[in-house]
Amino acid sequence: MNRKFGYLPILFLLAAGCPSTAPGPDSGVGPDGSMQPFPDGSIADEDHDGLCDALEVMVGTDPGSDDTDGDGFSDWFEYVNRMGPLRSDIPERDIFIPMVETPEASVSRTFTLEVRASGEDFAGHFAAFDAGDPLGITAADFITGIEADFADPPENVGMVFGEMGVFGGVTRRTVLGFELGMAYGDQPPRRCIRAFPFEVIIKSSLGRTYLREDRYLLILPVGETTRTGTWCMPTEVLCT
Ligand SMILES: [Ca+2]
Ligand SMILES: [Ca+2]
Repeated sequence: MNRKFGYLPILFLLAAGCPSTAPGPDSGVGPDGSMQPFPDGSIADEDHDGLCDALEVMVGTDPGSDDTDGDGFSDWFEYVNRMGPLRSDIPERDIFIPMVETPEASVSRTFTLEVRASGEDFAGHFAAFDAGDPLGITAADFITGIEADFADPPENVGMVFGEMGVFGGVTRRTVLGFELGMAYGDQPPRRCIRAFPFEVIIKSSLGRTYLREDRYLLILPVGETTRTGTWCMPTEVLCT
């Protein structure tokens, strides 16, 4: 999975059916359709969602609403993650793992897979991706590890290295369970919603990938949901 934000292809596709509103003199759109900074050097972002007004006009979202489709996920987040900022039925909610931003908060998820093996090892890994966070924080700052949790039947596994996330010497048809752990830790609360993309990967010692699943760690302020809370601003306002 490539999490390098693919703005240009998205912009091209959406712009082909838009814009419904013609760029005006104050829209930040130049005569050739390019995005232009405003005279004072700033970029207008009326709703403070991280997408500039001009880009919102181009893609069809509402420059006056940080959540055009009203699904609880900000226009910026849905746009950069290709989740349809004009469709409230996506993203699918089961890809999110919510966690409250308190020092004692922790969550876990189990990933299971069935393998047919003849003595190889199986190991769990994760990869964290750029989340546009102003402090450079990623899911890796919250993930505490992937442990080798259970095997069924257990006698098909030669050795379990739990905290290393490895089942060693697996034979025959076996169900393996890996547990992903996350904790908020001692980071200061920001009182705004953030989502950090990452991927869980299970590979064998023969190099074959058996499982690869995308998830987002969803950090929520105390007492808030995606419906009631405000999303954090990304590193910079996106306008191209
Ligand atoms: Ca905006
Ligand atoms: Ca939305």
